[in-house]
Amino acid sequence: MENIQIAKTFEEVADLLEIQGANPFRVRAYRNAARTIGTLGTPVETILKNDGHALEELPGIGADLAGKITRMCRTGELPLLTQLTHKTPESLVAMLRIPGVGPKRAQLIYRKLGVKTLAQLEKAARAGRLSTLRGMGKTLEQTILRGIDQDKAHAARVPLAEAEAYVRPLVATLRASPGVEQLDVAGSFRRRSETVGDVDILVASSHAPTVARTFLRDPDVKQVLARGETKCSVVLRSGLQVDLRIVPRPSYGSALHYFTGSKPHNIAIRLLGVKRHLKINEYGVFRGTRQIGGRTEAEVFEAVGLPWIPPELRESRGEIEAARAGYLPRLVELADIRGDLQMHTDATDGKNTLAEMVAACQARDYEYIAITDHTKAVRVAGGLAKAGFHKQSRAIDIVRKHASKLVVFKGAEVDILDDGSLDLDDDTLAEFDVVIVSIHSRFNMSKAEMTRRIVRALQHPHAHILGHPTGRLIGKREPYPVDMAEVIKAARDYGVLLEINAQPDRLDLNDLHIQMARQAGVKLVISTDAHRIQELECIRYGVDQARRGWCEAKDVANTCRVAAFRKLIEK
Ligand code: DGT
Ligand code: CA
Ligand code: CA
Ligand code: ZN
Repeated sequence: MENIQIAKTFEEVADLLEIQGANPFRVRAYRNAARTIGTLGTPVETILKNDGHALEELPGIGADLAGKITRMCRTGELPLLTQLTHKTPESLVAMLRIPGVGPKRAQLIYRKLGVKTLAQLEKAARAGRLSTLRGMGKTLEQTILRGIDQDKAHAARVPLAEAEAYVRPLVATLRASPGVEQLDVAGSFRRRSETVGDVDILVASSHAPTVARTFLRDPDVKQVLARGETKCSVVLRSGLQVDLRIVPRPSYGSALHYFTGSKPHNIAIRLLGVKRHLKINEYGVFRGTRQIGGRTEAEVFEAVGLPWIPPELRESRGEIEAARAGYLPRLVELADIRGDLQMHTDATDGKNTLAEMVAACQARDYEYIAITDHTKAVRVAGGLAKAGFHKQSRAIDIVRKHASKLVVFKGAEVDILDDGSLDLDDDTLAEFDVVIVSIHSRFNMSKAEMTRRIVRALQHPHAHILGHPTGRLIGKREPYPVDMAEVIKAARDYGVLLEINAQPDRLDLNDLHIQMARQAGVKLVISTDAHRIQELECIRYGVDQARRGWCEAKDVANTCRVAAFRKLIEK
């Protein structure tokens, strides 16, 4: 841990204490300590290595703070900060991000105006109420409003697929530029989180300044937040923040592990190292001062007696225990997928014809697909009734004659009505090969009602797959309230598959629910829900999500050969 990080942590503690109206002497003690550490010429880590007690000699650092610093260097964390963060309303902390609002002002604004959130702060500023407070004027009010606007632009997490599109050109440029020996995108991006806060690029190079210059001069860069020889941070025109780290080749594996995270995973690995008297950080694996590993990521794991763990699992959800016991899952891969079981055509709200969708799936070398247009309840999508599906059925018969190897299932994405019944009569349902049941309306039911509604739909003898089970749209619509444990149980009891919808703004089920389903022995199906041929490509986001949910190929129904898949959905 670097001095600047320790200083920042102490500043944060002081801020939070001050917001809470703590004893001013205590607040000042943390600020002084922050200043001492922040301006120190020698790294604290070095001081600790030489003489543990030397810290206490520094101005403003007593035994208590020295102990806290030692602990921070060991674990990367300060429990006091975590406690304080939990005790303070998140919104008050968020207000501190706004230039012009310090802890004292946040407290004043909170006390006098009852403002607790950024939204309320904005409202108060627009109404001119901030400038009525002691020590605040119109200018400050304007500064705060501008700060809020900027914060909105930066604070939002970006869906993974969007982040991927934003950084693709920059990454391509860097890869091809002189001095770049190795490059990986690390962080939550590499762990394939559904959204990312920022993108972390890691480069191995012995010409760091050259690489940094290329990075900072990229035409996509709008604003430079930090520029150093080995560490830069920028905001792209898209608003996405990108951090770049440049390390020498011998540290690359350690740096890749460190910057891939997650932070709790890193801390757990580092502690395993401590038990073996090893120091593990972003620079390498060290015994004493000698580097004994870290050129590759595998060496980091090896140093603590573990096999390499796939990034998608590194969330500190049991992956280390599983690795130690030899129970790491063999995660499903894109190449395992043999079919796509939800897609729409221009018979409803799709943009391509049946023939075009089929041709595109043939080009992907799938064994089977299902055509699953909407039913009549989804009026905005021009959902089909019985006659519409009969017409489509004849069209599929013709297509089948030409689609030599590809098996085209006749299907539908059938609406689950308010009471849990389905939007087509049983005879029509019986004619389909694949029936997906989904909710597209009345999201505002109580949790109990919604759960009952879905469970009833799953009981239907013709229901094969539950589509996008929680209905969320990432960043736009919360999932409807539903008891997923109950739904998973019903899926198991009635032999229904649960969909992992691969649309980047759905990714529904989420990783935790996937893990729950898998543990309950319920099979999943990864589908694109493509509304145009380009969206067939989204299947890989669904695979990523399945991997984050610890899925092996055997947990995913559409990795089966077509005959086995047919058996699976047979009731
Ligand atoms: P994000 O950007 O919010 O989507 O999530 P991450 O995981 O990409 O987080 P980020 O960008 O802040 O940092 C990248 C990685 O660097 C993180 O996953 C783990 C590592 N890291 C960052 N700060 C710390 C720290 O204080 N301690 C430890 N052990 N690792 C850290
Ligand atoms: Ca990140
Ligand atoms: Ca970052
Ligand atoms: Zn749908």
